[in-house]
Amino acid sequence: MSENKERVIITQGKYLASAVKKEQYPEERRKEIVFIGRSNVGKSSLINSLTRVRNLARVSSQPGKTQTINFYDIGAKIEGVEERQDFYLVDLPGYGYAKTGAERRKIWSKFINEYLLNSEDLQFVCQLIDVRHEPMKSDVEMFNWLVENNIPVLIIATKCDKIGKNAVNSSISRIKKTLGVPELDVLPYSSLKNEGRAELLDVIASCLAETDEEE
Ligand SMILES: Nc1nc2c(ncn2[C@@H]2O[C@H](COP(=O)(O)OP(=O)(O)OP(=O)(O)O)[C@@H](O)[C@H]2O)c(=O)[nH]1
Ligand SMILES: [Mg+2]
Repeated sequence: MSENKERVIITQGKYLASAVKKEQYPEERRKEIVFIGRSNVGKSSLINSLTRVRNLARVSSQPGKTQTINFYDIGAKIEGVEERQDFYLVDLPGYGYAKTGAERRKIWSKFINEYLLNSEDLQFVCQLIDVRHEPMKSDVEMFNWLVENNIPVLIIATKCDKIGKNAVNSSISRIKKTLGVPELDVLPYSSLKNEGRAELLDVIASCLAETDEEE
């Protein structure tokens, strides 16, 4: 697509830390952009596609691959901005994976909730939904939870290379309807083809360019 029109160049992408509690979060504070979604929806693949660093985040065809909060240290050069912008991409374990077991799921949701509710540097959450499936109960619950807690959320429809353009469009309408927000922006993405990459980088660039008004 419009690869050469990208306003953002990722200059660095490296794994920084894994955490299951506060003490393990990175010390240095930076803006954070978080990826959340059901197991196997393509969170880790999207991080690799976005940064163009192969195998930065571990991908697996088996659901339940990512089991900790993983912080990736990202540097970006934004068109028209002198200084390099440093920020974190944050990969979360997937929700809604039955085989994980109720006990483990409880522990996960506890440390994920703790992170999401207390991170002062969190900019927005990308919630990923597989374009081929109607949002499931756990997707709707997660979306509502984020909204109720005033966490900005961008819905991304993943694996768009797996179905045709028309099917993608009707699926996106269905996602909006099921989530109950007709005017919602849903970004179609394919990590395989890097489609949606330029658009997501633009959203990230705008958010990095914003100065911290409260400070
Ligand atoms: N065709 C296609 N396959 C994809 C895409 N994104 C991810 N996949 C595949 O989907 C599977 C799961 O991808 P992951 O990125 O590991 O998913 P995840 O959401 O991180 O999964 P957990 O860590 O288990 O929560 C892998 O087999 C990927 O190759 C995509 O855009 N297109
Ligand atoms: Mg993963």
